[in-house]
Amino acid sequence: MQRLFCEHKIRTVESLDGIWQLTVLDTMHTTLPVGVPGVWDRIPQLSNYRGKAVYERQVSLENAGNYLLEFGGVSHTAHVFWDDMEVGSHYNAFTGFSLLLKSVPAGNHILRVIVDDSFSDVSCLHIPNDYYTYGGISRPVEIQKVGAAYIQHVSFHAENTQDGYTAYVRTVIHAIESLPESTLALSLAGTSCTLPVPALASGTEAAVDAVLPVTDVLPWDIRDAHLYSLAAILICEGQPLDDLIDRVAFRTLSIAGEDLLLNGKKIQLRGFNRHEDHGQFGVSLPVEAMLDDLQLVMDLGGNAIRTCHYPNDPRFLDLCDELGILVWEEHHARALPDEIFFSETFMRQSMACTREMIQQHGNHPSIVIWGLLNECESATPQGRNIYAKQIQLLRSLDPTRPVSFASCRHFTDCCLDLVDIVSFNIYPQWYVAEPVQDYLDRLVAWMDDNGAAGKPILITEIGAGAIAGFHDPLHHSKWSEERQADILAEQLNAVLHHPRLSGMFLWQFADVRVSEEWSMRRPKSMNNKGIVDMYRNPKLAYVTVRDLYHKP
Ligand code: ADA
Repeated sequence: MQRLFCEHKIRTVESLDGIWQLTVLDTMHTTLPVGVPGVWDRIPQLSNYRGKAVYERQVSLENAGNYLLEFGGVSHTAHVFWDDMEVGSHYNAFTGFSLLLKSVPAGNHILRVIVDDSFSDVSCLHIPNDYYTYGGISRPVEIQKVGAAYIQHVSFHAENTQDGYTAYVRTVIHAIESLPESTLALSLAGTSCTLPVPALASGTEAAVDAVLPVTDVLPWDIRDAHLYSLAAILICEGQPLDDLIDRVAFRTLSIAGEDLLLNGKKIQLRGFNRHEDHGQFGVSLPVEAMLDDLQLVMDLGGNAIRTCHYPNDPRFLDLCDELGILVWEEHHARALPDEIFFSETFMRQSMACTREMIQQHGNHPSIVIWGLLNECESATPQGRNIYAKQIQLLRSLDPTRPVSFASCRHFTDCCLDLVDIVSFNIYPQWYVAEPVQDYLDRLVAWMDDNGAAGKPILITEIGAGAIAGFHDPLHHSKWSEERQADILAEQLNAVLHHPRLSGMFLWQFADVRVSEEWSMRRPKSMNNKGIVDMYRNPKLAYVTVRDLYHKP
């Protein structure tokens, strides 16, 4: 399942998850069974393999017709072949893609996906990094039967009115074959309407807009989530032809001067940076393990997650929607070197990621901030030009959510005026030997003089490392669990009580594997700043953070 609820009652959907055959395209050409979704790095012989491999399975179709192949995510490049014909390709592990197969005969077919996780100059988002790029079909796969036309997308946002909300719904219909005039039926939280759909020529699309008054709904709030089903049905010649169901909610996120407000009330973010990584599953966590992570986050008193540094699995976002956990979702970019950041390939690939992220995740109520370009060049006029273009794109795609970026250009950033929320990653007492309070006061004063005045400020990263199991009863040694706990106590006390800050995301929730190229800078080839280890065993700092996050 791509989502945690039923997306179709009319369209038939078959999961293609399970065991596929994997042939590694190295000199050995080994063939092995492999789980989908999953990563090949789980297989002992392939735990360090970077390159290409072919995933293959048979698909048996009872009926002839048009089909959609839905991939939740392939890490990082996919070339998809249906009965030996290439039917599409996609770059970037962290967004899904859909391929249309027209007039497919019934019977047995072969689906092959060439997956490539190598680093090269055609890949600007997946590069050697302070997190690991895994290889494989890492998110679920489905085949869906569609008729002459299908509902490609439904986008939703709601505005607060005197007696409830007004919902704005746009439905995009794609005609595979020519479609006569038809009808779209929408229903949402006890309200419904029907709208005319014009006749469509084959291969064309129509967007149908609806405005629905909604009363009698409860607002979505932190740890108090109320979700509503939004169903769109395409009716042609009196018969339902296709449907798409999403799950939405009603909430207002606004900025009042230096404060962030949710449903009109001031909020403070007490969050965690969480990579999609786990000692057993790599980037491809089963939904149960995602839920386990969120149980820990809630036990810790957290109310927010930053999806550093890429769009997350929609099922994780579904869980955040259900549990009432706020999300800062970020497109895919982390601290890129200038030769990549200023390249046309990067611009094209990162903008494609932004478009896909907003189209695929824009209806999640938990997402309250869009983030981009973590720690890139935001301190020069040339860098500012890139930030300005990317921020403009984000705002044009979604004018309803605030935009921010996490900066590391302390005392030099020249882009703070471009965003709605100013955010900095800081590591006093870890990378910088200065008392946290002093560093914070200096930086906040500088921010206010350089574009942040009158806007909320967030600390998007702050933390310290500890190698799980390394103890120093005297609390002196860096990398000991004791020293990490001490540093986090100083950091959290300073940030949570700073009157100018709207909250923080601790770096980081769990230890993560790093690329081989980073291992000389990272003990155990891990980024060890987690407060739980890669298998979620708590370090000493867990208790420190839990105590401080739970205090009012
Ligand atoms: C940066 C970066 C993170 C991580 C962190 C660290 O701020 O955004 O991805 O690398 O530093 O652990 O040093």
